[in-house]
Amino acid sequence: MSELVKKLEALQVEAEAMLTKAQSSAETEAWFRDYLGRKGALTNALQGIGSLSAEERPLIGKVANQVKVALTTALEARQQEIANAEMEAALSAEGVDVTLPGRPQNVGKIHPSNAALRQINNIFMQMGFQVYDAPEVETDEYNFGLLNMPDGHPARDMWDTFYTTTPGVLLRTHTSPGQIHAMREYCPQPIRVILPGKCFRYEDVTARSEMMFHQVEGLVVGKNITFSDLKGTVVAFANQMFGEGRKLRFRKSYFPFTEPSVEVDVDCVLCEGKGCRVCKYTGWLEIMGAGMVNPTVLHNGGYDPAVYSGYAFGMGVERSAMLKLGVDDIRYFFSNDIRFLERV
Ligand code: FA5
Repeated sequence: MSELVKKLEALQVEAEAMLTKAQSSAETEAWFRDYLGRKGALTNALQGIGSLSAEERPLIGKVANQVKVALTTALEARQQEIANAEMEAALSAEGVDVTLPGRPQNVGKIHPSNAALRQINNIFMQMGFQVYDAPEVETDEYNFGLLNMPDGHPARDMWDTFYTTTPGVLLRTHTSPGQIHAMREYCPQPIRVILPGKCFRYEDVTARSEMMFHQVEGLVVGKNITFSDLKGTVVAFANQMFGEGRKLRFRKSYFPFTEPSVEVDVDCVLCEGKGCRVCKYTGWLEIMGAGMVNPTVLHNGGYDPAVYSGYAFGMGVERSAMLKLGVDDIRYFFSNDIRFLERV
């Protein structure tokens, strides 16, 4: 009897020692098979129990049961330790490192055309101009006729036009028809407005020309308005827009709706006036057409040209933005290339 008890006690000591060596769930399962399983060491140790006497058997059975309970308790404790350690390891391997820098989010920004448009608007608003909104879809009459270009007038060819399928309706080629809308609304009051918006031309798209672009028109009508007022306003604008000291050039030109007419150039900021493909190797970039409002147009707007005079200008927004940003191809503005839109 005492021999079997000793065997069981030795088995318990050995099993407990082996259990401390188990480092994983798989190893504790193997340990269970070795000691407590159906073919394990405890079952083996009890094989001779049948040959014991009826008094001895319950005593051995009791000891065997104590060993089994002690080993099962030890196994559960070890399994819990291992599960905790495995959980710790998994957490520290997969855990979130809150000190890592976050992934940058792409933030939207104002389109360079709109940014330039807003800047131009702000400069003129500071000078006391109001913003006047005019339609992008126009009639032939407003786009040409009332601007002193009746049917068949050769100057209509200056603007290649998108006509709609409705006779007499077109996409405006410039913001100038807005002059007539403003004059007819405000007459006989004095006017000082800018008219920003989209224009459309059936043109070859090149580094300098798009078929859709923005213009800002300016119109001032009142008594004793002179060309000096126009010039002073344009110079004040250019100083704010392009920086003090940029060279400006007023070139005589022709528009049917202004007389006299000029085109205004700024020295090319890209090549410092040396000549490049953007300035067509002239060293100058044209930013606007301008002039004194033609008496016929004043009359069409409702103003008596014997009493009132006025000046008008129309500038290209993208052309101005190109100058400011050093962009050498207008096509970038509307090609939706995110690299360009992020950079400017
Ligand atoms: C006109 O459109 C006249 N309505 C301007 C005007 C207004 C003159 C009032 C007198 C009084 P022009 O076609 O030159 O003019 O265009 C004016 C400006 O728009 C140009 O100086 C240029 O900066 C810009 N522009 C013209 N065509 C394009 C184009 N295809 N792509 C981008 N910008 C253009």
